Amino acid sequence: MATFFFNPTSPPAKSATPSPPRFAPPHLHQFFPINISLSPRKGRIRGIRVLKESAEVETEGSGEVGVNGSTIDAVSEAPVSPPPRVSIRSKNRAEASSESSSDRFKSRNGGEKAYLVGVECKGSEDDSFGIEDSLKELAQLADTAGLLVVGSTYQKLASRNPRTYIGSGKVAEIKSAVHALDVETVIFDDELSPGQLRNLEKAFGGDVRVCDRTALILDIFNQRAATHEAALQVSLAQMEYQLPRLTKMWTHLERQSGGQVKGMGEKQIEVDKRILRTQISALRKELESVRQHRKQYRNRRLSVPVPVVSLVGYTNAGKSTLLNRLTGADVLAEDQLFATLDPTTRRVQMKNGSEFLLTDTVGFIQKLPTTLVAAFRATLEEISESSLLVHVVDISHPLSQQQIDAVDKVLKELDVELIPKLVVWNKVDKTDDPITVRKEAERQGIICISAITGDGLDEFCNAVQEKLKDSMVPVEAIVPYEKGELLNDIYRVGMVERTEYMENGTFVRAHVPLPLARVLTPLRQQVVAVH
Ligand SMILES: Nc1nc2c(ncn2[C@@H]2O[C@H](COP(=O)(O)OP(=O)(O)OP(=O)(O)O)[C@@H](O)[C@H]2O)c(=O)[nH]1
Ligand SMILES: [Mg+2]
Repeated sequence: MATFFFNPTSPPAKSATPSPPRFAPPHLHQFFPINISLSPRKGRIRGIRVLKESAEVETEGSGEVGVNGSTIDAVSEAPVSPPPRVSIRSKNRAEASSESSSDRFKSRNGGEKAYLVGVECKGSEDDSFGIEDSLKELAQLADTAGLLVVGSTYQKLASRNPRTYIGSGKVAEIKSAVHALDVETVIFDDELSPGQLRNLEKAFGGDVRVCDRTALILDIFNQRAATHEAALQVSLAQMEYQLPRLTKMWTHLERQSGGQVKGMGEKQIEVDKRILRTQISALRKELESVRQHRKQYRNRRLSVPVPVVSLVGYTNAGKSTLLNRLTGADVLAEDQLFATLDPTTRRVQMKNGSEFLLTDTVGFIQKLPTTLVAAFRATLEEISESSLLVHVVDISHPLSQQQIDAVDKVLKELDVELIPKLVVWNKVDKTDDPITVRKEAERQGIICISAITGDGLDEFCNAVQEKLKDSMVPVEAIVPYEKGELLNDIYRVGMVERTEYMENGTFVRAHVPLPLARVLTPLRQQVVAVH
């Protein structure tokens, strides 16, 4: 496996021109390999060291998108060119989307051979998908990461083995399979402890590397991070993942020194851990400042309180396709897991003139590592600041109910359960029996759409408006004639129920977002005086 080359001695060089990562033999006091990257060996190296080198703050996005025949401003967390520091394999969205499927096929064929291992444990909460389906999803993840899956196995256990996660018989079985199939990486479907990783690597022997679902997801995120903030978040999550696993380094030193300098190795690990901790805290600070910048930028853009609606859902449910369809945006949408990492916001203008902002977010997945949820908390704040969550469900997926449960679980972790939610069943065109699906949706009061064909989108927008009304405040105000813009704002972001021309202005009864209701407070008092 290619390894991370993290240079604990190099100071964070904020404005330094990033140099391409070099494959160099690890020098004990300068570089050490951290054995979690899944990049195929040849020429695919990614480095945390270079992740730190570019600290320029992301530039503001702007653009024009046409909606319903009109041209309006786009509010965008602009996808910028990928930071050169992330990975030599990372590519920006344009590159990713322009890459032909045959190219990807070639790269997969040339990818590292991987073997998958799952465990089903009695009474485990995490097993709602069933072991075979969970392994299928793991294979999709491996494929997304560019690996070539050559085999898989699973074991049903009463309890996990604390040393090797699976039983010793299974370890022996996998060992012969990986040697027969010339496997380079064995991927476990659940998070392994550092000790289990080490013991399994020892047991399989040779060059066989062991990693878990978390490392695989981190690797995909690393490849896909296209903005500075996403790159920072991913590298923070990677460092946090690596910290307890630095004990791996001990094995490495032990091997190099023939087991003679145990004391030396231990000392070095302590030093390395301390340095990694320092880097983690520097990264957190940098992330905070990028985040503040984004917040200011967002606040500036959102000076008029247009309600924000966030699309949430399982990865591959069709969130980006829906955003593209409704707003004419060109967010990468493809049949791959975690196509989207960075939030993108666009304005949706309804036929009746009212507007809302629609934000596309990173997809969720079952067994989402807590470190990753925590690292992406800042990005996911978009969600916590929205007036409405639209939970996009791929209703054609055989495990749609399990996916719904997994999404609800993450939303609970994010503490956003109080935000009103609208569930939509997407990909209804792909289901075996769309008529029955629609009937069931109607019975449950759920909107059925096809983001691909555009079916049900008018109904969807109306439902969004209705739901948004729940989050708005009813107001009655007299808007003076000289404050025509304010009346426009009420029409644009609120829902007007009645207007009447009065001597001193326009009387309006409407539901408006809370910030606008605050602006209208003095005018509301005027109504009281009139009545
Ligand atoms: N048949 C059909 N396919 C759809 C529909 N909506 C989306 N898709 C396809 O589903 C795949 C995933 O769509 P995306 O929009 O990338 O999904 P996403 O939810 O943004 O996925 P992530 O960014 O990975 O979380 C793409 O191949 C889309 O073309 C639909 O209504 N019908
Ligand atoms: Mg997406």
